[in-house]
Amino acid sequence: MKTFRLAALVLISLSLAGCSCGDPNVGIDGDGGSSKDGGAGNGGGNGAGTGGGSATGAGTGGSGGGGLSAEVCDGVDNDQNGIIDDVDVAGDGVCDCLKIATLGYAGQWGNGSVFSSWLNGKSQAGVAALAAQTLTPALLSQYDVIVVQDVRESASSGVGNGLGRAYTTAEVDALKAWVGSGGGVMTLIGYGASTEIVNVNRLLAPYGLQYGNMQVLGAIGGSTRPITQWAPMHPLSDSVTRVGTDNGYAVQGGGTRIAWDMQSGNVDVARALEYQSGRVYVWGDEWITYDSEWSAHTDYQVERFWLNSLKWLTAVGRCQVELPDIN
Ligand SMILES: [Ca+2]
Ligand SMILES: [Ca+2]
Ligand SMILES: [Ca+2]
Repeated sequence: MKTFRLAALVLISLSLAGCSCGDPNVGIDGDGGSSKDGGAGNGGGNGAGTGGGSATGAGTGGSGGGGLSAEVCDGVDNDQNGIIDDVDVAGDGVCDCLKIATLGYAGQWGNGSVFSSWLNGKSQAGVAALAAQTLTPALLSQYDVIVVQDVRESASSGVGNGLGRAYTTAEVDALKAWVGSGGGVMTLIGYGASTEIVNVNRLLAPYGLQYGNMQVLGAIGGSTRPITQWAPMHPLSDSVTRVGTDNGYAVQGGGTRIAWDMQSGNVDVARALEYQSGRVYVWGDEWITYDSEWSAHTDYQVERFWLNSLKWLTAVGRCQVELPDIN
């Protein structure tokens, strides 16, 4: 009876604190979870509880079976903090469970690529290079975030050529359905002649976004053009005051203007919008992918730019981790 009272008191204080996340070490005599918190089903315990679920927690007998288990990449909110798969063991700001893919091919105007160098090792799955693969619901469903690189319609596919074909209506629709159900897509541009905008604009059309066909945002004095105008109070521009561009294309259409350039007219460099449960981020250049922009410009916040972008593109309630305190 006394034990029961104590357990009840603990339960009451937990609910008074308004928090179901709790301390993983707080065991409540292995009650196996109540019907209220039983969703994640991590309680083994003595099996007396009404909670259930998949019992992934490997109960430790009667002691502490009602505790929470550590978060792992399994599509379940193991630690019951309200976020599914929020794992970042190294604290690098990229969710370890995040599944990222790129479409098309990397650029050839600068050295290195954010996707093969900086992102390497920051998540368990790494980055899948889908290149010119046909976009289908089954393929897209494997990923959380997709970044569109050089996908220009051309005679053959590969670096410097692009996709080698036009995206079909079925592919555009597949991407649209994937975004609608929580996917995050980011597009880049500036890999070649202005005809490169045609194919990526096919992908962007469902969201009312597009690239203009005049090349803008060129380098200044042999160095990338610093983009210094950023939307205030937006997660994508948080702690970012300057990154560079070199020969990109203006971003046109709806959503929120995230970055723009006033040095040669008024050109939108980035726009972003939410589409159903998903998100779309359109950036007017590709130089933010080259290693040179990280090493040669201490005045740029390229890493922060990418951390913000990946986090914002990741669905709400999934894989959301704290960003490290960097600039
Ligand atoms: Ca969690
Ligand atoms: Ca999990
Ligand atoms: Ca990480």
